Amino acid sequence: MKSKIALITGITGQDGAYLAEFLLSKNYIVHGIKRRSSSFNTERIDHLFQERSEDSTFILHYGDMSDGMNITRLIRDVNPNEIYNLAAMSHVRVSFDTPEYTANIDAIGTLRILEAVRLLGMEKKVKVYQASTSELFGKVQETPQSETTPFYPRSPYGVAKMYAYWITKNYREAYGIFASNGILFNHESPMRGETFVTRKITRAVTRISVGLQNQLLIGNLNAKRDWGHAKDYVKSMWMMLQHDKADDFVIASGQNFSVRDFIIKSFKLVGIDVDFQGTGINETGVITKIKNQTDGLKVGQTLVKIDPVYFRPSEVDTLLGNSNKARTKLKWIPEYDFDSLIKEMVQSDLTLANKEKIIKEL
Ligand code: NAP
Ligand code: F7E
Repeated sequence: MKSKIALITGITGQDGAYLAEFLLSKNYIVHGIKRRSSSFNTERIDHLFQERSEDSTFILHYGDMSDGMNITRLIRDVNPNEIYNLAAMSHVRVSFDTPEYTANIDAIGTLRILEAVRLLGMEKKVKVYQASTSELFGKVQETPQSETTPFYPRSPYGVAKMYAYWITKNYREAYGIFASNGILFNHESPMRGETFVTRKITRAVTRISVGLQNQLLIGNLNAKRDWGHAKDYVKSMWMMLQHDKADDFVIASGQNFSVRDFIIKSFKLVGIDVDFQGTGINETGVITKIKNQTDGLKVGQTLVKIDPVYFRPSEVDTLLGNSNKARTKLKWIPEYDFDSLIKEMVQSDLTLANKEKIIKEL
């Protein structure tokens, strides 16, 4: 059987890497768009490139979501069956610093893809997945959030993604393009970017446990998120494009936890019990018990402090998803839960921390 061809924007990101691996395992020919960078930005996919470059099933192209001609030419040349639009300025806090850029890439970038499909006359040939987000729900209007919950974005990122969501739906209705929105709640992994809160925590906790770092400086401890594993979530993207009709689906674990919970659980996994004391910006995380005595750590020591620099001008306080539609119609079932997600992230970062320590001591 002839292999299907997929084109992934954002191939160098967390989801791009997991999705590429998943589609290659399904015998797709995978083309990815990466942007030029002054240093290497392909760390997450280098292993795929090494394994697959000889049989030409994994091919990378230079491109940028701000460049409509480049996007149009690539879609024409690659002639994909499926496009996964994962490229984005994806950091909510940073979107307050770069709102215009965020709108250009996350909102208009999505339009560039859909317009290219239309202008090339590929409306009936190609299916499009749009990486929509639980950030659309922002200041939540009901709990849990489902496909019918009204949107109330709280950041330039959320607002840009709201345009992308609607333009995807509009091109579906206006031109009959098979274009689906995956409204994905937070999903993490050992490949998560290091400035997102989960990875920031697992890196800090593991580095503290081996004596490479003294403290974790953190923002809003009360924020609650519905966290899942990226590996489970990229599978749902593919399932959406195999469904009999284009539609919008919420993907979530159905459980939420606070940033504080995430920190306590992560420290526990390296044998350190941490308790939170005080309130507001004076709240601190203090050691109450240590399983295996680690160099330099002692009961009563402060390991976590608040730094208001990480607060956002407007915050999304709590998110909790209802993914019943995807579970029923797509038969999507996640394999990871909150505990197994954190365990995998902590184990992976502990390995990295130990390597870092050995190099430092050489
Ligand atoms: P990520 O790790 O930040 O990856 C983003 C990708 O977009 C990277 O490959 C990045 O390239 C690329 N990119 C950024 N600006 C670009 C531009 N101007 N032109 C071309 N490529 C550009 O994000 P992720 O966590 O994998 O998320 C994937 C998508 O899902 C994003 O659209 C995100 O907004 C959305 N989403 C994520 C979550 C989540 O919890 N992870 C939840 C819902 C939705 P570089 O590697 O060069 O930076
Ligand atoms: O923050 C709080 C922060 O940056 C989560 C993106 O993938 O998921 C992600 O967006 C929460 C927020 O993710 C720190 O204020 C506290 O309430 O890990 P995050 P996010 O903003 O939820 C959605 C679904 C996306 O679509 C996005 O692309 O944690 N928080 N202290 C902190 N956050 C960060 N980053 N750093 C802190 O020190």
